[in-house]
Amino acid sequence: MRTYEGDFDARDLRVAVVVSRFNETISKRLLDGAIDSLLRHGASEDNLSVTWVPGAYELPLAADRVASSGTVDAVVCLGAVIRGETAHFEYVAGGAASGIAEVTLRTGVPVTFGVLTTESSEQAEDRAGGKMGNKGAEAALAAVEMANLLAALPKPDQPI
Ligand code: INI
Repeated sequence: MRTYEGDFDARDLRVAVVVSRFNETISKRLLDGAIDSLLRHGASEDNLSVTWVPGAYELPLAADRVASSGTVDAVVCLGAVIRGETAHFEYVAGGAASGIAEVTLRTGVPVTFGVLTTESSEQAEDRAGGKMGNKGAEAALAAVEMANLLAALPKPDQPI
């Protein structure tokens, strides 16, 4: 039996972070967590990029452009959608989630979901470097693991 796993070695990986400016204080903390985590796992600053978009709803389009460029091994999407602040929470959060899922499946590039969807600002702060950790760092590590997993898996014409 073979087992396939990706490790967390980010050396030589090219990772693009796409981050939403809405709720910028939170997004910035997610971004800091993601970059810190990538650097700690060996990524080189030269192989990282950061792309800002207005809101979480715009993440999929920018992620699609970056993932389709053929120049990155993984994309990390970051943002915060807070229910208390919007009557269209479901549309924004759902659009971001389904759009990102579409991009990753269509391009075959790992695009991870570091978008907080919370009831309150306090819950978002807890998850952006507070008592619940930093979901930006987690999304960055998931991107590294998936990029390395895809590299380890047999190519489409080879047996698993
Ligand atoms: N975008 C967010 O990223 N988070 C939110 O909480 C939010 N709220 O509250 O509305 C939000 N709205 C903007 C949206 O993402 C788009 O930028 C906008 O609708 C323009 O397409």
